[in-house]
Amino acid sequence: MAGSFAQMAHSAAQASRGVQVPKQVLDQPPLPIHTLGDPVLRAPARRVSKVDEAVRDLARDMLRSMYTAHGIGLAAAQVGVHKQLLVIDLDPENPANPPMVLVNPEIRSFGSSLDTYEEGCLSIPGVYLNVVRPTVVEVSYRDEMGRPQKLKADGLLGRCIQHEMDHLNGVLFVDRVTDELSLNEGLKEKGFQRSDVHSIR
Ligand code: GNR
Ligand code: NI
Repeated sequence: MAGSFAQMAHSAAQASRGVQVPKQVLDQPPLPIHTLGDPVLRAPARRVSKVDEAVRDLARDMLRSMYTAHGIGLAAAQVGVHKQLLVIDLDPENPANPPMVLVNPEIRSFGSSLDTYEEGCLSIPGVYLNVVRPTVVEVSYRDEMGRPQKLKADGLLGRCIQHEMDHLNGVLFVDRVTDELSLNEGLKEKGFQRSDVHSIR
């Protein structure tokens, strides 16, 4: 049996709104964020086969959790969901600027120049360390409505996209840190184990 007109009108209205949540800090994140040492952060994410209302619901809860934790990005793995889904908002104080939702993102190319930038991660709270990455990336993905998109990103957006894409592969920024001394000190200060870092350099 097909859905009633009221049901269809309801889902059409929801779909056309995409993923919109108030940019506010809640008492608790709707989805708890896993931290370094938790094996869920190391599992690879699977492709999303269909961008439907369930995916948008998850993206909404990820955004609420991200705003509550004062982050500018969040990957599904951080809330224990192994899907290729990430949300980004570089402007969380500005309600007029909508957040980005990236489904099945793929990096198409890296620029040749490198930058050093001090990164942090909601899954390694309080630890901020320099990471070297390409300045520019070209990425293709589906948006929250399943529409194919392409984007060339530099600056903080390029940085954030690369950091989030690492999460989809079970990689954390501390795995990329080259300054051993700062790494050991930073982790120790916040009570994290050096053995939970899987250095890739
Ligand atoms: O909130 C975040 N800030 C940040 C700063 C520099 C580089 C990357 C980031 S992403 C991080 C949120 C997070 O952990 N996303 O996975
Ligand atoms: Ni992170």
